[in-house]
Amino acid sequence: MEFELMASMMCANYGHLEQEVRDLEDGGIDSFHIDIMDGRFVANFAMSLNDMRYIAATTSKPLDVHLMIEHPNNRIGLFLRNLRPGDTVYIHPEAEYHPSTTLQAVIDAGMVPGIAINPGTSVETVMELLRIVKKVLVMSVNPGNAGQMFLPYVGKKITKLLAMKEDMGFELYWDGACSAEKILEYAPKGVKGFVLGTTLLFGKDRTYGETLQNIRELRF
Ligand code: S6P
Ligand code: MG
Repeated sequence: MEFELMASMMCANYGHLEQEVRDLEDGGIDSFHIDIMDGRFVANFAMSLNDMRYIAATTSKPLDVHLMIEHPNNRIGLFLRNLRPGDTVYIHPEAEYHPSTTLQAVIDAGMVPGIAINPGTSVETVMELLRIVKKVLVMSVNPGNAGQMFLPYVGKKITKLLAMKEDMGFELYWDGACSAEKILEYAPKGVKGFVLGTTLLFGKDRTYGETLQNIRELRF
């Protein structure tokens, strides 16, 4: 079964970040998920523009930039200037007055436009944006931290989005508390990719390569 695996780099060991990137690459990761937080849209600071720039310079794999910042349009150029064509930029529609303007800037710069939607955000409130974006990142935890519990009520929203994705022309991605059980359940239903953090990939006794291989060998 075809699906993508992204490493949530806020969970990586910054004592040897370059080695972490290499080990994940060698282990077969598909892309690097970069969680940028401003302490305002979410009550936490995670990765920075500099971290993103460093990882972009260290790998040729795609970056998957998840902007958890207020009014991303005010600063979008800073991020776009440091990315490569084909990298993805997710904004939160909840954080922007005119999200379609911001998404157009992402498109014009040659990046892949995406929205991330919070557990408490309804599909109905982002309906028009679904026609603009190529990717929808469904948050199955409230944004801000790794290591949280899956929020079961998000399941209904995923089902709804899966039924719309072909007509609207987007792919669906999962972010938050992603376990092997969730991949087993949702990859066959059509979720295209999964962000892996502390639940499945980081801080384990196994190497990244072993974990990623185990996931690829899951029996659906
Ligand atoms: C959360 C962030 C996510 C987490 C990831 C961590 O605000 O957007 O990307 O880093 O979900 O994974 P886990 O398995 O620790 O929940
Ligand atoms: Mg994220």
